[in-house]
Amino acid sequence: QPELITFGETMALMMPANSKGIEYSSQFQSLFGGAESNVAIGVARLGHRVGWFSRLGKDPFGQVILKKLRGEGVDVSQVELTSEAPTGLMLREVVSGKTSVYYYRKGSAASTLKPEHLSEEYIKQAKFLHVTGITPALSASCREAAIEAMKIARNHGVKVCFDPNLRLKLWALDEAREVLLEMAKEADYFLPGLDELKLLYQTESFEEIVVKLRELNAVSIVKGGDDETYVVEKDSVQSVPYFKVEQVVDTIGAGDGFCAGFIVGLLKEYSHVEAVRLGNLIGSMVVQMEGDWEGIPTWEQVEAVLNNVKHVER
Ligand code: KDG
Repeated sequence: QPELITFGETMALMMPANSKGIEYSSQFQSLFGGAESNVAIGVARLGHRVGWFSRLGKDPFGQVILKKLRGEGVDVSQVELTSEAPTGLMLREVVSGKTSVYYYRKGSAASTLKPEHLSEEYIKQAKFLHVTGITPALSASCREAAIEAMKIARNHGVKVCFDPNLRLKLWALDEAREVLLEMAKEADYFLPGLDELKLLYQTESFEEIVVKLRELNAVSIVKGGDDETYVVEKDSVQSVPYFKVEQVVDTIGAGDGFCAGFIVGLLKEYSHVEAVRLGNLIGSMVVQMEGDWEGIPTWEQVEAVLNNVKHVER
């Protein structure tokens, strides 16, 4: 039975196979990604039981996503394959160091998720539920489902982690602000990025942001500081430094890797600061590999890094 349950849209991901942009590339690598399934893969690799659910198209992309997640050890027993709508798709390119994402996901299978698809029995047995702000941006029924899932979790004492994952390509800031700040009130752990908070609270001032965060019930973990992650609680702000990275290859997925590490820290009953340290470590490993989740280490690899074990080449 999963310790963490999460849900949301996972899409096929096409990236140029070389450093050319999408327009000039004739070869693409076929990957997949989705904020919540990235977290699920992370938690599974780090040795904990996790379930992810969604609706996927009954098509080759849907089949691949399902098989790969199952292969990573994620419980996919609640996933529904439907022939009503296709699996979503995204394209991503990095041109002159600038990343751009193009979505082909309107009307996708995942966007048809609705509250009736949720299983209270399934959610209530977990210790944590992880929700992101991408889901409410997908459709009205997804928004209802996200809010309902949080309600089920709260009713059963399942702790809720909420990452706002603001995606301005999916909805307007004003609408996003209203929904995301409302959802943040229902969270036990709020996991925003500093840039997102500046947009959500309409201020550049860190002090003002801290005042706002303290109005929530949640412990807030603020990612994306210059060199550190912040833990904001009612009576303290602590900062936890990043790990040094030799070469940044692809920053997308770093926040999800962070969330996976942080949640595993909570499952291991670490202090908030220790859990954030683990999150920072996982995030620093994700950015060193192409793709959303490929760079997430196993628990054994984490221990090797922490204990400074040298790599034996042959
Ligand atoms: O955090 C990475 C995600 O942004 C990526 O996997 C795609 O889920 C995604 C989205 O909706 O942007």
